[in-house]
Amino acid sequence: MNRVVVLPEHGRLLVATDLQGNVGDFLRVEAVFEEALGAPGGAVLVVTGDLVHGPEIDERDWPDYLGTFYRGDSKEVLERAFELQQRHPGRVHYLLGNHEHAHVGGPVVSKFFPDEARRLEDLLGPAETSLVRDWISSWPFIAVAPLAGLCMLHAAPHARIESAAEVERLPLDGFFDVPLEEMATRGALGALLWARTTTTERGNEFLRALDPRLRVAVYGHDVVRTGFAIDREPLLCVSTSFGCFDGDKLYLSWDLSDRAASAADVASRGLVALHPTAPQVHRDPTISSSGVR
Ligand SMILES: [Mn+2]
Repeated sequence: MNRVVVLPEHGRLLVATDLQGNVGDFLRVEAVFEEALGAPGGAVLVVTGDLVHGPEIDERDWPDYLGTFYRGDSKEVLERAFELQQRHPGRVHYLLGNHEHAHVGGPVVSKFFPDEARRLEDLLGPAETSLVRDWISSWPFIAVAPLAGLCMLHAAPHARIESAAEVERLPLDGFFDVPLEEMATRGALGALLWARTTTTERGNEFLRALDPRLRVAVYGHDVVRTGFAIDREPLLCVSTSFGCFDGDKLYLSWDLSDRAASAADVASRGLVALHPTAPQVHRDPTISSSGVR
């Protein structure tokens, strides 16, 4: 088992967050990644979890807070994600999110259905469910690029850990009856998958425990309608898809040999619009002209 993936020191790093069953946005991430593979040094893709569990709501009932309309199809996203990883061995990393965890030992999540994992497993059927559970069980929790100073994970870096070796030993199960509001404070895995923010001190302690060269934590889990948020250093929360309007969706594109100075540095030089021609609704236009390409 490899719960902490160490990324290469050259090439292009692409990071996308919470897709939540959005096939169109997954295809866009896939296209960006496959184009970047042709660049010198190639490319690696990190998706920081929550690929699955999206809304299945009619367009006429679609609420504004969910951003641009889409029909959640987690089965198709999972199948395409699996195929993409098969096509590019060692270059595509899906990190565990709290929504994937619900299939392999995590607490029940109920965003659009009372039991999201059961809904998806009903659609998958027993044979594919078994394959999907085995696959998801092997997903890493964290990806690090020590030379670049970047650490990717699903949620804010709030977990108290001593080392990467400790992360390797964290069990997936034992959470079934834990109330969701307690997950972020119930041990390291709960924090890794559920924390919405943390302090500068605790974030830096987390990064240092993994590798003293790490400077910035890149994660999703929360919806940021403007595409990204820096609560404080070293935290960079990015929204690539879920809950956003198309023109506000962002992903990270970073040269793995380029050392990041801070979360603000990564935001200003590394964030890219997922749909460059779509109109911005919430994103600050002053940021788009200076930083976001
Ligand atoms: Mn999440």
